[in-house]
Amino acid sequence: MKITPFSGDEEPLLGTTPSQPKLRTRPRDLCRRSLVLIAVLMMALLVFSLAKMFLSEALIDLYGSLNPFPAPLQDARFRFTSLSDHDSCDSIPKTHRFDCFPDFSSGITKDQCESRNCCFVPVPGQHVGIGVPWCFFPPGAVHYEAETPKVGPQGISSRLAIRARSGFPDDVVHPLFTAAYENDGRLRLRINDSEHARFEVPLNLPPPSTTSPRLLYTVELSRKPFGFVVKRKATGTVLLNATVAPLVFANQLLQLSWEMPTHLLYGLGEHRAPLLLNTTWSRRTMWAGDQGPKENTNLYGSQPFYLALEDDGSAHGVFLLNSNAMDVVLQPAPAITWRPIGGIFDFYVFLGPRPEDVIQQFLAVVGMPLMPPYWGLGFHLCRWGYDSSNATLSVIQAMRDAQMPQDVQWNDIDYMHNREDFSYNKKNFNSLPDVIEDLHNHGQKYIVIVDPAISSSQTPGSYKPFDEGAKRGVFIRDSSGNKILIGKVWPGLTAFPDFSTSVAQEWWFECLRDFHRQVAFDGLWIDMNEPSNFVDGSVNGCPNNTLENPPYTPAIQGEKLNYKTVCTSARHAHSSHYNLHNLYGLFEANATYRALERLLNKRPFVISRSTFPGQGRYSGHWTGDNWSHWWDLRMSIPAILNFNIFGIPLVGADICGFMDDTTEELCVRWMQLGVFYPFSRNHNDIHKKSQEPVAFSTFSQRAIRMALDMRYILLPFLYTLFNRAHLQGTTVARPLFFEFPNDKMTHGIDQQFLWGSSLLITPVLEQGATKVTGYFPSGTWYDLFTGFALVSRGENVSLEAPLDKINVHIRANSIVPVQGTALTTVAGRQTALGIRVALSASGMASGELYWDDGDGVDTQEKGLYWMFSFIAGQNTIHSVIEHQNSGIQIPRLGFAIIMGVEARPSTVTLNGASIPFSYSHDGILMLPKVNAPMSKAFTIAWKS
Ligand code: MIG
Repeated sequence: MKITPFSGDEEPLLGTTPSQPKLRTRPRDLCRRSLVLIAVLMMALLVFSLAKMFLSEALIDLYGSLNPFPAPLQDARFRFTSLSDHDSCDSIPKTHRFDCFPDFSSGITKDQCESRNCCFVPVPGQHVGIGVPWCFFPPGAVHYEAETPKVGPQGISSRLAIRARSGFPDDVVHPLFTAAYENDGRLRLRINDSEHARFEVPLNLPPPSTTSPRLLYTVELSRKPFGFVVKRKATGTVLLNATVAPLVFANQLLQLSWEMPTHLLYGLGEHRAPLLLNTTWSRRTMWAGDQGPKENTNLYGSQPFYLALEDDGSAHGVFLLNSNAMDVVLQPAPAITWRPIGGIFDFYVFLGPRPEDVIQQFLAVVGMPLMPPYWGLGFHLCRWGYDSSNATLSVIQAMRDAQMPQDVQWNDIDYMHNREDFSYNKKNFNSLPDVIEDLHNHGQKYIVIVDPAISSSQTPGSYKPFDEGAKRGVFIRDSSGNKILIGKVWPGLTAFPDFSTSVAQEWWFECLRDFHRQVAFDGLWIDMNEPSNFVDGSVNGCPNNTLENPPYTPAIQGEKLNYKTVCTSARHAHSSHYNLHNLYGLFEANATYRALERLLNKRPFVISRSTFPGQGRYSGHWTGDNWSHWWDLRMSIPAILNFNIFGIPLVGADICGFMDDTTEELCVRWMQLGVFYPFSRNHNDIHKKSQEPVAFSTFSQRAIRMALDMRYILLPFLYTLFNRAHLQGTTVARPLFFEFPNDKMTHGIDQQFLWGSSLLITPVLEQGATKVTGYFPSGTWYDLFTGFALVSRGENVSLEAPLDKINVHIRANSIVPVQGTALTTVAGRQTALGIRVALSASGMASGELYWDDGDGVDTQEKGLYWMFSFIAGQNTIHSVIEHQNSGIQIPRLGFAIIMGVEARPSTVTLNGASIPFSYSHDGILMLPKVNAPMSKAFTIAWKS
């Protein structure tokens, strides 16, 4: 079996070829260092011999920190014991048993287990597959030994030599381990093959910056057995103890386990689960699949990244840069096992220490999220089953008539002619161009769905996308490389573009350009890009080879890699589908984003179903085919928070649910939550009951309109949060523990969430409820509707939540920029700006506003924007113009609402001149007539 490495000869896929960490040590340095090293080592040796009197024969050499007492040595579990010593097998606590026979789903025998020199201890009643393994590594098992460690200021490297076979075919004989100190907060740990090229993820990665002496971490190497330990320097906390089980590095099975300092783990997607992961034997399988969100299975995307919260509230993160199928197992040690079936181990460790720092460090590697166009933050309406352009128009019209805010109308595959991409049905959708023109005349936008699979069975000469694609060789080929692989999707027989080449990207651009001449879409919805296939593999099945049937198949839906997708031995330009499958959505999003930017010369808006780290640069994501059920409403929150953790903040679930009929109450509650999804779209399955805002009673419509108004009022704030995300890689929708890592109560909260650091959303998630209990971290929180202050000492609070109310609170100390209500963002952007100021107990607050033309390309990068800070303190609020561009129009400041003002002022002034105000004894100061140009710094002051 050969895994073709990415050659790097083609046009860079997502930038340039992967950077390899180079560990350069200047010779002089080396000389001096080795002297010091020898001295220290001799001392260490002395201490070691002493230590050996107490400990058994573990032999762990230390490099990097040269700490003679690494954690592993102090722990009796790591004593070397011989295999025949069964007590030693029994002595390993169940929590610390690491699976030596993952390739056996059932019926493992003692003989089989011992053929791998592993401990066989059955656990009766134990569910097979996930749980305490029956066959696990004995203490001190040696698979690899670090042969030739080299230590330098930029890291550690060592060739490893195999000492025992893993039991899997084709063990790598001489792996190469490197720990590269890329910068203070970023460590890269790689285990590659030193002798043969292996597949590596073709992502454009940043080079290491020059190392500084302020590294937040230390790395220690254990030579025999090979392993390593990463610690946080400031606290000594062991973040990764990878000496707990031997490395397995066979061609199609890599396994590495490490112990972690905490059960507080987040991330590892795409999965449906509570935000806080379960470390009591749970498994996360990563393999992009067309699978609506449900528990305990792989879903549409692959996100091998976790964030962990340590005891003292510090956070760190780990990203495994590997696109192969994998299982990730969590067990109560707590420990993690990574088990990809190809590629290499290429881990990035991010040291935080704040949760937000971890995300920023992660996104500095994989890429910062895109800046969405302003209209993309408006409300989107969609369904499968608008079966004509007239039906589409009538819902747009009904929304307008009902004064319901809506920025974007979508069409699903209904609009296509025979479900073929780049075509539209000239019968039912004959008036589509007019409908789009009408939308544009109303300041609204239009988005269509495009599937990757291209109809391959049209009469030659009659369907250009396929003819041209075939001519230019853009389609995935079968394993022989001779024929285009044919599968079946909506239009019937289809070919699948390989979006990774520049030729295919150009072809995709031309298809979209030609189509845009007929259907003037403003953004694109890329569905089915796992890629999904209605037949397994291809219409001709798949060959029987090790890429289709590897020695170990992760626990994927359908139990085989080619289930509902293309054959894994099919060929892309750069490698096999086996290696590239999980990148399909990323490549398509990249091609689509670039095509849109070229075509429209505007900021692209793309929403993708399949994702991989780095996707945030090119697209947002929706969470796929959920159900119109209360459970799905609830579980949408951890999903949205997870994608913010993964660097794809532009994310939403189908509001009111996709499958099944919604109910009026559920849909009202879902709209109330959904207006706080960063990407807010109501979408419905074909043949299901209508669920547009206008489909319900007057009462419900009023409640929905109030929710939508709230979103539109808050858009300047949301836009500013996206700007921060784009610049620095911060989250938009944010878990509470990100802001309050030391408040244990927040660690598991996923029924509430924040926008940035300032807005707390507490939705109703239960049928029939008219109250909702939310947790309020210590401090003051102001009701966004009433301005009333809620002072919490860190407690659960029961809030009134009648059907027409969603509870949203502004955190004291923040200033939130807002605008007026409007039916579209085009209209909304013309209304006066306002600020909502939430004073702290000491009368302070701050906030910011980012403003540009709303859809220009790279406005931030080109300086075509305004940036303001707002600062409140000592009865004044003033603006600071951080960046200006007088070419960019910006509305005036029209009003301010200040909460937490202790006494009625006698006068309020704007830049020294009195202005009207009203004050209520709840501490709310309203300034309805401010009228100040934003282009001049302003000061608002009040005197009692
Ligand atoms: O096989 O285009 O997740 O949102 O409505 C189903 C029809 C294909 C799946 C998407 C869903 C969309 C549907 N699509």
